Amino acid sequence: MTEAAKKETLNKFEKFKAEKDGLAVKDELEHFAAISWEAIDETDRDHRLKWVGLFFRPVTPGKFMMRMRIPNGVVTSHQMRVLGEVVQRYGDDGNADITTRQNIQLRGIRIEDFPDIFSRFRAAGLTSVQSGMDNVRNITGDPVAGLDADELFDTRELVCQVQDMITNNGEGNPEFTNLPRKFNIAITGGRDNSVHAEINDLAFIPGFKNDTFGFNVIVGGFFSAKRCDAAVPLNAWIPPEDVVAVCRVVLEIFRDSGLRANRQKSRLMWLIDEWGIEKFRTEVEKKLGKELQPAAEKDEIDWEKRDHVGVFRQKQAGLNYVGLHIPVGRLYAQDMFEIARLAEVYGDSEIRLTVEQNLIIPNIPDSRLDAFLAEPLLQRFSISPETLTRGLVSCTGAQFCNFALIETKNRALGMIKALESELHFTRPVRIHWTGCPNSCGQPQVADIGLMGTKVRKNGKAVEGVDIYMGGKVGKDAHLGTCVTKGIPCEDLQPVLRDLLIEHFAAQPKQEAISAR
Ligand code: SRM
Ligand code: SF4
Repeated sequence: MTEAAKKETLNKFEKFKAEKDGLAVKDELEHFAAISWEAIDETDRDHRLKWVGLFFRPVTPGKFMMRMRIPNGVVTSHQMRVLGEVVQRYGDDGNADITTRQNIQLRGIRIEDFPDIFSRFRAAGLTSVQSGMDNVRNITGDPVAGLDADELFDTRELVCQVQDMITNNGEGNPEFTNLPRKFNIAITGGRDNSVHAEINDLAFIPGFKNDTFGFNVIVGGFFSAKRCDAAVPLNAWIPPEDVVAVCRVVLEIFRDSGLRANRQKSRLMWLIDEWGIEKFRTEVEKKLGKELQPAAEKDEIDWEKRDHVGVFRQKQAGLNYVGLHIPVGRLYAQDMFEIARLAEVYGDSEIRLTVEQNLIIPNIPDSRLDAFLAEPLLQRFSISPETLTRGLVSCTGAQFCNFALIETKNRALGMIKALESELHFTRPVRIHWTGCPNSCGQPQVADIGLMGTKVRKNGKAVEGVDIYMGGKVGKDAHLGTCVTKGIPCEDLQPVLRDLLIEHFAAQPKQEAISAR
């Protein structure tokens, strides 16, 4: 087939990527700022700008979303303040979300301000490059890396090295800007799989061989509207110093051989299906230039998953990390400034983010702990939220996302509060909301997952959910499945109430009181 004929058969995304690399827009930011968002070429505006982390929002035209990269979820107080200042510019339109990939997204961004924002971020050591479309997403690592006395490996440095390789130190790297589809990487060095390794395209989990530490490699995990799969073992155990190289060769294989014809079938798992895991492993070995050792017999994920909300002693004597619950991950400028201040006054200026959309302030000395816990911000961002609130995760939903079939964050908060007012809980329950089958809110990892859908009620299309159950995280993680379809949101509360009573030992408050 001639090159021209080949191009003809490409789908629309492959075509525009072949015509002009997404990262090229990095050199056009001043021009875009000058001409305003309405005048930008549509493909640049709606798609290519995502290569610099800027997402056009059809729901709020002209007010862009900006997705950062926060490797391992580690952010300094200075960076948090710089992020907060950007959000503050936009008044009521400005806010930020902690995402399910331990990352931050900002809202309200105007294209005319973007060149300035982009250079401010660079000066603060922040980058947003390659954070959307057919790129590698934020790389997740243990949120308590370097703090946890029981960790097996501190993932921070490695996660940064992988990000630097992929993004050319945050400047953008054309080697990896035209993947067949998005790609997720996670590295965990703790015992509780704090990063949901199994739902990543490529993940590294701790395993020992003869007392030597290394990582077992798993591949192909992903969620999409049509198919969801947990990652499968590559049957490889590698030393930490090979992680960057393995990421590189897996990405090269995905880039050069990944399926591109149908976007519904382009994630890494589809290539593994086509080749078989043995051939895939052989290709990794060939490109790596050495044989892979078989996987360690067992991995070291032997703890239940922690959510890190509360006060915990660090491995460093006399220091504590405190996990604050951020309801559905939503932050406003003043919150961000206040969090930065608390990290500086009580800790060592560092802040950590978690995949549960919460944050941690580490390195608080024993002597400062009581004063920290008395800070007014902790009334809103609690260290001991109620049971359902504590385990609540929600994707963006209809407020800003044009794929959404339902409103999520506000509805989720309201419904959880209502359930907490009528039920008493004796065990944690993790409820995840996601506004459509893309599954950004990961309903498949939840005790109860709620996926937005449209339902017919009294002859009218109304907002509804499909209910997922059985997601297990941490030790023996496995995905939950859909158990009930099409519950209108307005009828959902009693359905959840019954599920909580039947499966999670919740008790109606009156009964719980009289039983005491
Ligand atoms: Fe996602 C697309 C938000 C984590 C699967 N995701 C989108 C877009 C960009 C769609 C859009 O353009 O509107 C959403 C932006 C909405 C907005 O304005 O915020 C969006 N995804 C999110 C976030 C913000 C949800 C959250 O509230 O935390 C998460 C950002 C993570 C980050 O920091 O990079 C987010 N998305 C996920 C996850 C969870 C994860 O990675 O653990 C998944 C499932 C895992 C996976 O990808 O395998 C996920 N998002 C998708 C998909 C389905 C991918 C597929 O292969 O089909 C899409 C749609 C697509 O890519 O075509 C999507
Ligand atoms: Fe948007 Fe759907 Fe992702 Fe929610 S799950 S953020 S509604 S794409």
